[in-house]
Amino acid sequence: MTTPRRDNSQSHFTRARQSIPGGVNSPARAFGAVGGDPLIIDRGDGAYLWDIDGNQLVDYVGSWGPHILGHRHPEVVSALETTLAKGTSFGAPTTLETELAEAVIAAVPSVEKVRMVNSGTEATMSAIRLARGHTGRDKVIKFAGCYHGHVDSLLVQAGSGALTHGVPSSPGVPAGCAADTVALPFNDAQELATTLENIGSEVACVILEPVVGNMGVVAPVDGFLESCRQLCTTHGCLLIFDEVMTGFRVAFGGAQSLYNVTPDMTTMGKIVGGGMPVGAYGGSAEIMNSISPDGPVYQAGTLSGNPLAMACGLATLKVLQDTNPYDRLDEVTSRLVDGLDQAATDAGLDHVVARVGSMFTLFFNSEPVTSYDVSARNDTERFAAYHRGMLDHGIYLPCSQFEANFVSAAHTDEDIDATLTAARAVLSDIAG
Ligand code: KE4
Repeated sequence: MTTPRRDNSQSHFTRARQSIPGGVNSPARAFGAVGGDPLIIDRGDGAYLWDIDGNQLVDYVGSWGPHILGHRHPEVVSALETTLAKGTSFGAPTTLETELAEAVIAAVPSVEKVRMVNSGTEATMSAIRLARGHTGRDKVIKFAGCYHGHVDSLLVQAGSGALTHGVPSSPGVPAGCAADTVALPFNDAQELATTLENIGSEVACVILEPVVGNMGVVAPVDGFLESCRQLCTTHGCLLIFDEVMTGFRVAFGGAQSLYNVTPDMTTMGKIVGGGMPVGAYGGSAEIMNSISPDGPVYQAGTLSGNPLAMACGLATLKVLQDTNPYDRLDEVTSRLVDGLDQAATDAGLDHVVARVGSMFTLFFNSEPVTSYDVSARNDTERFAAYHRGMLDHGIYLPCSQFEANFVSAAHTDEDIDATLTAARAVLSDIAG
């Protein structure tokens, strides 16, 4: 297999490094964990990306989740063009933000009111501030390996890029800030129960990814989400589902609808913006009315709810509702994951696969990944070889073992076949 031409990407990345830290605007895109340089992408369409050397790639990153419809869905592009003709942002209320809020509320029954922000990080940061302000308590419980954006108080044993680049608890977060954050093992309801027995009266909220994407995909074990719900109710702390990744991904109503567990607050991002910068946090009117200007808890944002981003999110949710791609996404992703599992087995490689809906991970690990401690034992060198090999075959995977892969409604059966053909060759090759 010859390595595709990447001269333009490499020379541009050298240039980027002169002006942007690490040459990237997010460390998750850095190829440090897999070797080589990130490809510089020229354009995307449907299930495909093209880099600036003209290489076409089957895309399983989808901008880290937003592109469940694939790139440049015609109805999304049309909504953007129509809205752009009237301007981009006014810093004043528009009808589009009300329409997107109403669409979110209709899709997520636990949400009676929702505030738009500009990223998932802003959503989780605002949600824990609201939980603290609403309860009058300071402590936050999170789970090791979950990633909720780069919020100071949540960059404690965090997943995603923090785990990939080996700094799960970042310098720069004051000890005083992290002191109010308790990180527990994911999927361990007993540990949560014991902790809440001891400090429950000080805990404002428990925040988790109901299906973790940021350790690689880790599903909740039976009863774990229900236990989180019950324990939060017992101890008077708010249960926050961080559905930035799972929202509109694993089901139109998110993981809370899939597992039938109702959080007190939900944070969203990615798909809710359809590829434009949008985050959102919502919950009962009683909780959300504590947010300024109705309540005392302050949160604001210049571009929050801007019409261009709202139009993109609204069009995305409308297409999802009209086309309901979830059954096909389930089938296609299941076929892909089963094929990857078989290919890794045939190659004699220690591995496990994990899938929830159209998000999945092929772990190079000898045991099912149920928590951070297990995920930390992934064979990241073997993953790096797999990533490089798949890239040489034109398959674009997340550049970390601690991430989720995403299938979109635009992926065809032929794309899945091509991916499995590549995987069989690459996995056989790295097995040596
Ligand atoms: P953003 O601030 O990156 O929009 O969202 C933060 C966030 C919050 N919650 C969850 C569950 C998330 O997955 C994320 C962001 N996800 C990562 C990828 N795993 C974004 C990629 C990146 O950091 O560049």
